[in-house]
Amino acid sequence: MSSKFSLCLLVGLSLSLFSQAAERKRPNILFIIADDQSPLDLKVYNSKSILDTPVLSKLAEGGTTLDGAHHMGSFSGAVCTPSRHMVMCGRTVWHLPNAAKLVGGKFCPEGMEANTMAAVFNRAGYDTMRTCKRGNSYEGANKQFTVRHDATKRGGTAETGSAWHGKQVLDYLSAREASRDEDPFLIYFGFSHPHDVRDGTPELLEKYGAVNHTDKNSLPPANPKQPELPENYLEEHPFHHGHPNLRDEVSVKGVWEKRDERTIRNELGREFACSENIDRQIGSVLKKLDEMGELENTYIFYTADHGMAIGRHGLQGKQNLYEHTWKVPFIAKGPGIKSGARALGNVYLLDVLATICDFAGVKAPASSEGVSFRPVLEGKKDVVRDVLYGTYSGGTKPGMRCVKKGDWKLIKYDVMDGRVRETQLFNLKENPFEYISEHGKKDGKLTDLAEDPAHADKLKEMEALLLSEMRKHNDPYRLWDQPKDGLTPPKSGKKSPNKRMQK
Ligand SMILES: [Ca+2]
Ligand SMILES: [Ca+2]
Repeated sequence: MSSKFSLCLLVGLSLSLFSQAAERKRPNILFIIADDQSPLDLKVYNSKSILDTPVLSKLAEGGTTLDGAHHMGSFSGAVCTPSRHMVMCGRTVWHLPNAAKLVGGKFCPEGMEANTMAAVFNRAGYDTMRTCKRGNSYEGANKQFTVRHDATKRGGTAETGSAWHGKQVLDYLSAREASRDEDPFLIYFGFSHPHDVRDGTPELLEKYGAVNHTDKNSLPPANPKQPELPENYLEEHPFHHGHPNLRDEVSVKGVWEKRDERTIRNELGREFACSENIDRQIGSVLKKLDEMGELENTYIFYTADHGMAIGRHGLQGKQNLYEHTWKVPFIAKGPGIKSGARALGNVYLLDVLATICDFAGVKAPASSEGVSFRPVLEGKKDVVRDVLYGTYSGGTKPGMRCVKKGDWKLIKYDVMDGRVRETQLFNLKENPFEYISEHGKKDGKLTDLAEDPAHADKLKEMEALLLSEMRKHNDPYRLWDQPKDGLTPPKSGKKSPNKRMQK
C-alpha cells in the first residue's frame, strides 16, 4: 500500500468518524415515571426517610432536583389518567382531549394523538420505546411508540413486578446494540409500582418490616423496622374529602378504611419495598447505558404521575391537594444540567414535553401549552412561573381547588352537595407539612391560617388569585363563594364511583 493511499484512507476514516461523532450529538432521552409516589418518601426530599434509593440519590448528586414539580390535577378518581395525558400532550387539565365532555369540547384541537410525545419524536428521527402499566393512561399517545411492552406488574417476583419493566428496557437496549442502531432514542420507562397492590419482593418487605397483609379482620404485625408514621399523619381527616366510596380511601387491600399506626406503617413499608425495587431497576438500566457508552449523551428524568397520602392528613389516596400528593418528585441529569443542584422550578408535568423537545432540539408541537424548564435545569433561573393551580373534581362537585404563590397556598373544598365548604391557608415556608389544628402543634404558625384575622388580607389576595387561575384555565366550575361567571357547570354523575376507573 502506498503511503499516499494510506494517508488518504486515514483522512477519509477520520472524516467519517468525525461526521459520525457530529451526528451522534443528538441526545437520547430516558423518561422514568413511577406510579403513585410522594416526593416525601425519597431521601432527596425528606432526610428522615429510611427508604434506600441509592441510584436516585446518585442521580440527584449528578443532576438537578426540583422542589416545586406538580401535576395539575384531575377530574376523575383515576388521577393517573389526566396526569398521563398531560405528560403526553403538554396540555393543561381542562384542555385535555378527555376533558372535552366536561368543558364542551372547545379547548382541545383535533388530531391530538399526532402531536403527543412519541409521535413528535418519531417525526424527528428518534427511535421511541415504552414500557409501563396498562390502563388509566392515554392509549392514543401510547400506541405511537414504535416499540411497546406494556403490562401491569404489581407483584413480588421478577416476572410479576418492577423487574419486568426493567427487563423490557434492557432487552431493547441489547437489541439496539446488536443491530448497531445509532439513531437517538426516547425511552419512556414506566413502572406499575409503588401503586397498590404493593406486593414487594420478600427480601425488601423483610427489610422494611412489612407484610402483604390480606386479612381485613386483623392488623398487620408491628415491626420496628417499618417506616415511622409520616410527620403530618392523622387518624382521620377532619372533614369529608368529598368523594364517597373512593376506592383509594376505602378499599385498598391491606388498608381499607383503617388509619391506625400498625396499618399505616406496614403499608408505608410495602410502599418503600416497591420503591427500592424500582431504584434497582433504574440502576440496571443506567449501568447498561454506561456499558454501551450512551450514558453521557442521555438526558435522564425521574418523576411520578402524582404523589400519595398513605396516612398523611388521615388520607390514604391521591385524591387531595396537599403537597404530599399534589407535588411529584422530579430529578433530572444530562448534558448541561447543573450537577448537585436544587431549584424550585414551579413546573407541572405538562411542561415535560416542551422541556424534552428543547433538550433534543426538536420543535414542540403548537398544541403543547407547557413551558420548557430547561433554563431551570441549567441553573439559569429558579422558576418558570410564579403561580400554580391545582384541581380535584373526581368526586362530588365542584370539588377541591388550590393555588400557590411564593410561600402561600390556599386550598378550598366545596363538596358533598354543599355540606362541606372549607378553606385552608398555609404559609409553606413556616409550615411545609401543612399542619392543621388537628395536628395539635403548639406553635401558632404551624396550622391552617384561613380563620386568623391577621391574615385576612392574604386570604383575600389568594382567593382572587384562585379565581383568576380558574378563569385562565377554563375550569368549568365555580365554588360557593365565587361569581358564577355565566357558567353552567357539568353535573355530578348519578353513578357511584367506578372501582375499575380508579386503578
Ligand atoms: Ca398513578
Ligand atoms: Ca433505529
